[in-house]
Amino acid sequence: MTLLEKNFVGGRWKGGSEELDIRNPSNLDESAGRYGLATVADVEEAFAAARKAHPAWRGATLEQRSIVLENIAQGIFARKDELAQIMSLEGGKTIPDALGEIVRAGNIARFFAGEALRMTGEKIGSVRPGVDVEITREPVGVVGLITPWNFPIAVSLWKISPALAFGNAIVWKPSEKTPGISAAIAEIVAAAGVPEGVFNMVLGNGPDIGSAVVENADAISFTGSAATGKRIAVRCAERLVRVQLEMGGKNPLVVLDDANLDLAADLAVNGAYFQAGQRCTASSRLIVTSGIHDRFVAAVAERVKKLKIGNASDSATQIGPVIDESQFNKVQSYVELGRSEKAELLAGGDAIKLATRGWYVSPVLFANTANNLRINQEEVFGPFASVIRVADYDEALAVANDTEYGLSAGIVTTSMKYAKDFQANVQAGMTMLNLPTAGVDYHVPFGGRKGSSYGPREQGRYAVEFYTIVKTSYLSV
Ligand code: UN1
Repeated sequence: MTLLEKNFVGGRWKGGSEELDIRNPSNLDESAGRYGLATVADVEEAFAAARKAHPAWRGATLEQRSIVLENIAQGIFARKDELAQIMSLEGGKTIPDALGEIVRAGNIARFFAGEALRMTGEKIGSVRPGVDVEITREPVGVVGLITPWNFPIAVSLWKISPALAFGNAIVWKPSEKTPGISAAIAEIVAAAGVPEGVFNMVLGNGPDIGSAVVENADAISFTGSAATGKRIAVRCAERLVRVQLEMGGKNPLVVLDDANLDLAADLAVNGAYFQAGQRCTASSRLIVTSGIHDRFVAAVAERVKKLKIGNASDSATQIGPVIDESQFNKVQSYVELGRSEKAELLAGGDAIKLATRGWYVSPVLFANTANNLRINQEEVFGPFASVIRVADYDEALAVANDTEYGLSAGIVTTSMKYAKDFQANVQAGMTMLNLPTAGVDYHVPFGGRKGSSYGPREQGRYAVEFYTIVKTSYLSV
């Protein structure tokens, strides 16, 4: 089997029509593999195989499904060092970041091994004599999963695991930017005892392969850009199939005068720049009250200048490259935009020359920005943050909410009064008190509000809502 034959359709590895040449973003002179892209015919074959295989998987015992999930978890843990190398090579993640994500993915599969056994229903009395009512959950059918390159194993597993645990068949389209880790995940799932045809993986771009998945699935779970998500939602509405979307963020980190300064600066740097800012939960708007503003800006700027940007495989590196040329250009264009919007550039923005040619960006910090600037309203998805000065907590909350997004929102304060008020009134799916906006637990719901998310929550016990459909049965006994 060559790398070109890395689509997994109906239990077989298949090649593709077109070849994809992946470059190492830390060293563009090094190849990260050549992969064959699936065709629309492959996607159709995958759906046919999934439909054929689904009845048996739907009828599998809870224990069979639980064991498969446990095997997937163990398969991930057993290959973690090799998987980290792949993710670093093709995605530019540092090895510690990759390992953290891999262990998280294994833990997600392990969590759903338990959830498979805990499937419940309800038995309720009827309003009619002699009648019983039972409410049960059934798998949705063949689900289409579309996942991004920035968390190529964690986000994939948080869709694949509940889909399998609750008895669905899968056609999965990972990002074509991270084919190596996706193929490795497919190998692990295939070896875990999933019957042939239940799990399929097709590599390809959004317009052709993603669209073919959207056209054929009984439900779509998508993580990616807001623009693509909206198009998918419209098409799913036309087809009357359920849809779950996780999209962008423009996440606020509010820093109040009473905050611990070192903690606030550390959280800002972690949230804005780690993983080169390529997280939908990244803190991109640092909203700071005036009493601490100048000290905070100085502390963040000092830390930013010390960040070690470098080759993702180098153990000293804190921030690796962004993944490819389009992300690199996007960050540069927002630096230009910030300058033209008269924001004050305190750090970063230049391309960095290192020993190897790569998509290295020095972390960007803008200050003296107004919230209505485009740099504060549009998601950059790179190592990029701006500081917005506010008078007091009330203004901070208003600014935090003045965005079309609503994924994660953080506050740094020692005041219980403000912490509680923020938790209650910030318009976000996740709130963080004295913690980074990014980096979440694996056993609780993940998701946002407004333009960030649409449909039922992912992860934790709540994942059952999307991956099962309710049946109400009346029985006259
Ligand atoms: C995290 O912050 O731990 O694409 C996870 C993303 C999110 C995952 C974030 N779906 O960045």
